Amino acid sequence: MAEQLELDSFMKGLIKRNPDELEFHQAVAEVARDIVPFIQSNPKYAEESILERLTEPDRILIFRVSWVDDDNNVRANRGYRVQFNNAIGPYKGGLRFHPSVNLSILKFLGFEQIFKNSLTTMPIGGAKGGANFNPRGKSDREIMRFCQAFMIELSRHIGPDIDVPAGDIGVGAREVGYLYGQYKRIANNHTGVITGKSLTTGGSEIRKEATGYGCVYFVQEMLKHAGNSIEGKICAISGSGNVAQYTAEKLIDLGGKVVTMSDSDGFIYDENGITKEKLAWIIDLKENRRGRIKEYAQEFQVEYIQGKTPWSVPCDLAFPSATQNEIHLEDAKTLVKNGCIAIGEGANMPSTAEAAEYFLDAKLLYAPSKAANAGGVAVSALEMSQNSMRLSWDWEELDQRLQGIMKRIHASCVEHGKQQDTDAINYVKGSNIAGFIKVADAMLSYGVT
Ligand code: NDP
Ligand code: 2IT
Repeated sequence: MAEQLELDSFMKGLIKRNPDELEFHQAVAEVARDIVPFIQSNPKYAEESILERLTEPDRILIFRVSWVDDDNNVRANRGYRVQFNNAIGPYKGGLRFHPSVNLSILKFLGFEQIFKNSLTTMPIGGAKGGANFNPRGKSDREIMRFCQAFMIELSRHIGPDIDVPAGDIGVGAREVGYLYGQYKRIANNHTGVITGKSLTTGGSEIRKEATGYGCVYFVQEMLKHAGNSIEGKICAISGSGNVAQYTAEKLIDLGGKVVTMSDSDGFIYDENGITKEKLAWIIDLKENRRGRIKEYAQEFQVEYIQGKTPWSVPCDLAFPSATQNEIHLEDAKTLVKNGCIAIGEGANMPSTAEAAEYFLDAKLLYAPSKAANAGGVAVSALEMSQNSMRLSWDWEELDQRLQGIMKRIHASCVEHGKQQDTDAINYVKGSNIAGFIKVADAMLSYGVT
């Protein structure tokens, strides 16, 4: 009989086994705080050590990526794939190319992905990968050579029923094209081994928009549940990449006023609101011209605040869509003080533990990333289905499916996130428990594996 699972000793053990992996500790602690009490009242999970097994990746692959830059220098980067858990389906999760990438960050992302993927109701396990490669300032050809070198090793470990990567920070349509082209050449087959492909190479309609749109659909559900709507709300967004762009687009469609976007250098504040035309300019700036958000301020004569994040700007709704730990406790306090009523986490774990705690205590509508940004991977799973069936659904059909999935995720969060003594829903607890049950039950059914 397993010992009674205790939060403190569980976390102490995890930290000892994974020293210095601060982001991984943070992601596990945020889940364990809800799951340990749940397990205590459902002892079948403790008896089979489900949480202990779920926090240990199935396997981690680390490999060298050698490539040649435009000046003929030989370069070496470190590539990774963390195959965390495949209890409910093939490993699934994005690839991140960013100089900050390390094992802790990819383990936190892979761990979160298990729960997120389970919430989508699609049959996909959790994984994440990437490299400490900095795409900034690299030529197209350098990006291509890096992607090809990365895929030479990764191709040994993935497959349409084994592990299906996708994009994340620094990996967008261009990189997915190069990665998939190289896979196809090595494996000599054209299967859906990576998602986020272009429409001409087997990609799905609405995958590009899915994370941003899905996040807005989720916030729309939270507001509806609380008798409110997006119409007329002032919205602050961070980031100006894929997730930020399509979060902005859907907010504008639904009558929201988007006043900020950012990149790692600073943010722009457009008091009159970013229109669809100005957003098209931003998308072209980022996707085709590879420029900086500062150029928007010059083009449209608005304020640019160097070296800061947008959280000091008064807003009703906040959509952190850049990176992890971008909202600190002081930012959370400022947002609440300025009257912010809802947070939709487009980025993964954008709030520090202290900021997340503050949002929960303040009882605002707080949508944690594993629920709020699940639309991207959900449409990735629909891309896999379409590839397997060798057919493609149209835009409207996929948008309907995405909306349905986000509504169902919201409903499961409400079901498992009810609290005593208050009507406020704890969406963090709801998403943790709802995501856990399906994976844990699958693990139980396999016996000790
Ligand atoms: P992109 O590479 O398209 O854009 C990333 C944006 O965030 C850029 O504006 C970038 O600015 C900014 N950013 C990245 N790192 C930092 C940093 N360390 N500090 C400040 N700003 C930073 O990535 P995505 O839009 O795809 O991803 C954004 C977030 O959404 C990530 O957390 C990702 O994990 C999450 N996510 C993405 C999904 C997807 O489908 N793409 C699905 C679910 C979650 P700069 O150009 O200056 O680096
Ligand atoms: O964090 C995420 O969910 C993603 N980067 C998307 C993963 C995917 O497989 O589409």
